[in-house]
Amino acid sequence: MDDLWYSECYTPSARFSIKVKQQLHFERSDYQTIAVFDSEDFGRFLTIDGVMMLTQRDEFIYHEMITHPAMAVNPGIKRVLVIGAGDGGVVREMSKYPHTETIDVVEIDARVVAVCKEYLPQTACGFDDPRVHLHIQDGLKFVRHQEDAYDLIIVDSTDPFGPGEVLFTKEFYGNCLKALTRQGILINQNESPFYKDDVLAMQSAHRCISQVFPVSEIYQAHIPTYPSGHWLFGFASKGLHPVADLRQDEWDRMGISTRYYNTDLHRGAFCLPNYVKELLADGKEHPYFSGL
Ligand code: AG3
Repeated sequence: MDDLWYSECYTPSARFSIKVKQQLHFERSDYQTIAVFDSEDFGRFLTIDGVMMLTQRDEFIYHEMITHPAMAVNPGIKRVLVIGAGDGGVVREMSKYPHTETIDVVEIDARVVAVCKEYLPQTACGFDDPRVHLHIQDGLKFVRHQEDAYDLIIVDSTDPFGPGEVLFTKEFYGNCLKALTRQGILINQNESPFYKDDVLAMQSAHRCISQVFPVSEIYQAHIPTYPSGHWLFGFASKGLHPVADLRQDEWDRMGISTRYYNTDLHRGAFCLPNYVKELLADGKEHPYFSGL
């Protein structure tokens, strides 16, 4: 036990490791393996199929950035659908808004919710909010039956392997478009622009969403425990633009407390590095992959 390390392999020759103080949980659910560890620098962390989902230390960055930008563009959002996110992090951020009426969470694996409630209570605390309705169901199937029903859909998926793969398809995004109201916004976790597999996932998600939604933009955040630390999110809508339509003063006046997000950072987050713009524009290969 003295020298136990958790590692996520980013490529066959690059990986990220955290020294484990203690393994708190491990199980094979009907869908995937779920594990929780404790560590010195990152506190407790959750992995699914060996892939890092969240750490106590930096999950606030991911959950704030997947939630608040849409709320600052349309503070009038009332009906919200969250897909994935069985850990409760998005729900916790969402329930900071007093005017939100319904938060439907669709998670395929009930065990993720149970494990997070037990071992990650700071993240899973939002499930007690009476506006939150948890549906243990396949996200793709759930959204197929919705029409003009939500002002905001947040797709907090895993990487596009395993049960989360369908959440990266054009069919799914098309159903999201139909499920959204006229002012509706779709936010998705859009992978990372650095390591090869993530780049391919990032390009394909953005391409599919752009083919379905009239407005489709990408924004970024720094999340230390995800591959390369450089993470992207998608903002898509039927018309609202993430920067031109930002209601900065209105959001600031709401007094929502955040540790990462603010409305100045909001504008900056949509300014992307040139190499990322190129990867998104034409699906061009990163020069890194063709031998530097
Ligand atoms: N959503 C998973 C983001 C993808 C992480 N990928 C990786 N480590 N390779 C996390 C769920 C948090 N609510």
